[in-house]
Amino acid sequence: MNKFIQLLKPRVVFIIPCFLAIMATSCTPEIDLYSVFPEIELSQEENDLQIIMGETIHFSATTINEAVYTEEWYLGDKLVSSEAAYAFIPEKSGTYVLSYAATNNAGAFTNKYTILVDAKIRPITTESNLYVTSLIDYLPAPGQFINTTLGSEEGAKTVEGKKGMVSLGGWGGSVSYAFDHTVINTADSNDLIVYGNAMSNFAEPGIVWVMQDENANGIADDTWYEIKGSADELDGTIKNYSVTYTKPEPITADVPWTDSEGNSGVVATNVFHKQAYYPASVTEDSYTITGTILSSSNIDMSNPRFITSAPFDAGYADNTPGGDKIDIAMAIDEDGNMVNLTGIDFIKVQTAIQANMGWLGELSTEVTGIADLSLL
Ligand SMILES: [Ca+2]
Ligand SMILES: [Ca+2]
Ligand SMILES: [Ca+2]
Repeated sequence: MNKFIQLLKPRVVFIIPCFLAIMATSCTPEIDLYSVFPEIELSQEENDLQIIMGETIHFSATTINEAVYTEEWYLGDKLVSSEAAYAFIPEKSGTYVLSYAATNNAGAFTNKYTILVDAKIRPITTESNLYVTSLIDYLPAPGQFINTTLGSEEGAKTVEGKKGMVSLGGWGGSVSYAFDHTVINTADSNDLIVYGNAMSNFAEPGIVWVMQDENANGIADDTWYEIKGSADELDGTIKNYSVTYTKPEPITADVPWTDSEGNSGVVATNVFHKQAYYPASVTEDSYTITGTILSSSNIDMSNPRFITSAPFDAGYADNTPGGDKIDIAMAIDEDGNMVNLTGIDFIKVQTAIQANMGWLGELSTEVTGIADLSLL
């Protein structure tokens, strides 16, 4: 039977023709095919399916008896088709549940598929660079090196494909880059190294964020996952924290800020750096940055001539001399759950502490290189 007619007239009734002249009184009664249980054959017999982003699975259902019924395909709890066929074209990697039901008065034939969609991996080739290769975004917070080469897009580009140096300014300042390949999350080992200029008694920790190209479009428009560092559950750590920096008047004055906790302060200028600290790249009179803030309690200013900033144990940029190794397995979502990424394509570093260290100026994370450990 034509599917179109089924949809319009689910209660089609057949009347078996009678031989009127001979058997008028013993005619076979009506058979209501909407009350015949639908026996269905599915084109995909396996219920657990696995594909890679960019692939499509074609599903279809056909009846093997004469039943008439309505049919529905649900992806999760969303109705995606009311026809016999459904083409599954995922928008991003992840696990999906696809349910099919053929329903009439006799009941419902149902089936449930679980589909694992793996992210598309860009493999390492002989051309692959061990370092990040392209700047995605540089959005510094105000700071003593901002609007100098070190604190500019030009500085951010010095770590493309090699070592260089960029300063991110005070809390929340960030820089993000793409690799020219997918950095694989190797089981039980670190995968990335972020180089900074930390000394053993002078850390300027930055939060590391990673992103997988989950929709396989080559663009960093997916989800940033925070790398859970050792300070994640320490006092003073606040997620979803935000600071609004305001352009000072005159432009070379201290830069005022307010935060999402009701606090306020300034990024104080010092005599060594006389340029404007508010980023020239920000055209608005104020801007707001969101992220995770860590406690400044590791900073010891009791001896003003020898200010120290002890590192955290692990999991932050510009934290320990020689570079900080990062395990992609430590990526967490906004609820703090591990996300278990197969690999990452993009990385972001963001200054994690708001602190004025006297004559040393504000605490500011520096990035001097970001590399794939598997290529080192
Ligand atoms: Ca790993
Ligand atoms: Ca993407
Ligand atoms: Ca530093």
